[in-house]
Amino acid sequence: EKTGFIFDLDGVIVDTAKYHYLAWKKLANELGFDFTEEQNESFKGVSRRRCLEILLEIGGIEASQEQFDRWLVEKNEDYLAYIAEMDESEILADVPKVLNYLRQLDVPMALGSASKNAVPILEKVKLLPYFKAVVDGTRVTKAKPDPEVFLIAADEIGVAPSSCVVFEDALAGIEAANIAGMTSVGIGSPEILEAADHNFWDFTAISTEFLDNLIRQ
Ligand code: B16
Ligand code: MG
Repeated sequence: EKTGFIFDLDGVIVDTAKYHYLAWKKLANELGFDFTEEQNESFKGVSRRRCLEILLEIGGIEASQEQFDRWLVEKNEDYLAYIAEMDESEILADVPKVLNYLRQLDVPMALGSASKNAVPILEKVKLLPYFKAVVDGTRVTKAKPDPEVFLIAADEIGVAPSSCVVFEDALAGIEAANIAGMTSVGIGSPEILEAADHNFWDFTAISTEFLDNLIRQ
């Protein structure tokens, strides 16, 4: 059985979390309260709608449906202004090395992200051609930890879930991979990602031997 690799986007391939943070912070400040980087941790891997719900809970603000939707648009416009300036320099360390290694071995790769902006971001950093399938927030109905996003990705690259490896920086994403019966690799703090089958601080710590072992399994 051949192995497939599925990558989360934000926090795994690029550090767009900092732009999400700036856009949410601006909205919070406009609404009269602060939003810390620590609070932003709980926004990772979470849908835009759910993030706004949490933000308004933090600020103790009630909104009409109309207001809510307007703030969603405003936050995304601010976020897109940051994305417009992105280039290859924002790809996280050693990600191209790993992608090139897997591509040269003809290993199918997919993106599995909660973001509705995944395709423009991949185009900006010129990584879109590496992925045989892109499953993003425009295509899923159930958010991580529901395994839907990764199961669709596995199906589209033609690999059985049990033969897929998922790279994730959010606990909800690790849980989704585990529920899907995939091998989960946490990228980031081992404390946050303790449910992962393997854990690395970043891709610089991932060796080709480690990848070879995953492929052989
Ligand atoms: P958008 P991932 C997630 O991306 C982010 O981690 C999360 O903070 C964000 O709210 C979500 O995408 C939705 O993003 O507003 O661009 O649709 O980590 O699943 O790649
Ligand atoms: Mg992520």
